[in-house]
Amino acid sequence: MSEERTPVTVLGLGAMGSALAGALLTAGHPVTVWNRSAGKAAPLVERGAVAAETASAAIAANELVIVCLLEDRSVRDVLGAGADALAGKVVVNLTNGTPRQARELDEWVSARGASFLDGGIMAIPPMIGQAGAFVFYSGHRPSFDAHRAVFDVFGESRYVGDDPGFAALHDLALLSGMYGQMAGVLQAFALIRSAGIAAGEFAPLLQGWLTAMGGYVERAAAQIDSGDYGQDVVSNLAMQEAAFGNFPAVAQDQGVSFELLAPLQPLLKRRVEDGHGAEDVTGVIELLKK
Ligand code: FVH
Repeated sequence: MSEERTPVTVLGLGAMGSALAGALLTAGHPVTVWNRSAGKAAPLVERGAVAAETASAAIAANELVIVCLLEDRSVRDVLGAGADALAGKVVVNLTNGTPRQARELDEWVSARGASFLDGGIMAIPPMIGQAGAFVFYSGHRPSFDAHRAVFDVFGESRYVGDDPGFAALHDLALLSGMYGQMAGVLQAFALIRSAGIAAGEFAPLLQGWLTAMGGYVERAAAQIDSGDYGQDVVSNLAMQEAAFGNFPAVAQDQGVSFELLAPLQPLLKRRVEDGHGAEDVTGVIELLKK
């Protein structure tokens, strides 16, 4: 069966690179792997992968080369070491990075005769190949179309544009939402634990509350796209700004730092002072433009 599947090279066998290579093996693809430090290839080799001695040899082995390393610097180091083998390859960088890094890498890779796709993995390693995992791709569309069946092994494949920076932009935007929510969750647990209540006891309440508030995203999007922050206002900004003073106050009283949420307060205040108190909190986005 494996002869029928596209052979793939995977550079980088950290938690995510190993999960990607493992999913490809499970799907019957011939896989060549390389990792900087020895040892991480062994479990994959046991399952049928070929371990290349060098990054250059791994790149030379197959047309499709998937890169999943720590960050942009390591990608540059590894592809730089294998630069002579890049001509004619399709390089797919699934390393977390910025749009600018993706565009610069696209230029560098293209100058060596290879096609480039950048990607953003929206999953943790155990989710790879499972329902719920998805990956953003952007860049060279013909390469995406040609290898989509391979990418679908990892999860749902979402192509978001010819601009190679767009996958990273979508990735970092979603992660911004995640980290913002994490900040709120940590603050909530810190407050509740300051009164001796276990996080586990409080967790169902917090989960239910965040789920109930999830509809905010769609309503905010409608206000932001129209630029009308006064439409469908349920809880006006002036009221929210007045109540927000209670958050640093309760943090202080409970002996909890407010530094995770503190940046929001001056923005709410400024927006009210600018005359937008009757609108929704969504209008704060106007203050984020630089
Ligand atoms: N794991 C996760 O939950 C997230 C999910 C979303 C996507 N991220 C991004 O995926 C990239 C890889 O993450 P990872 O989880 O595989 O990370 P590590 O397990 O720490 O493995 C890092 C690999 O990078 C190699 N490496 C680091 N520096 C260099 C270098 N200068 N030259 C060559 N290779 C390098 C490292 O090699 P070694 O330490 O084993 O020798 C690992 O293979 C990442 O962008 C996440 O943000 C994961």
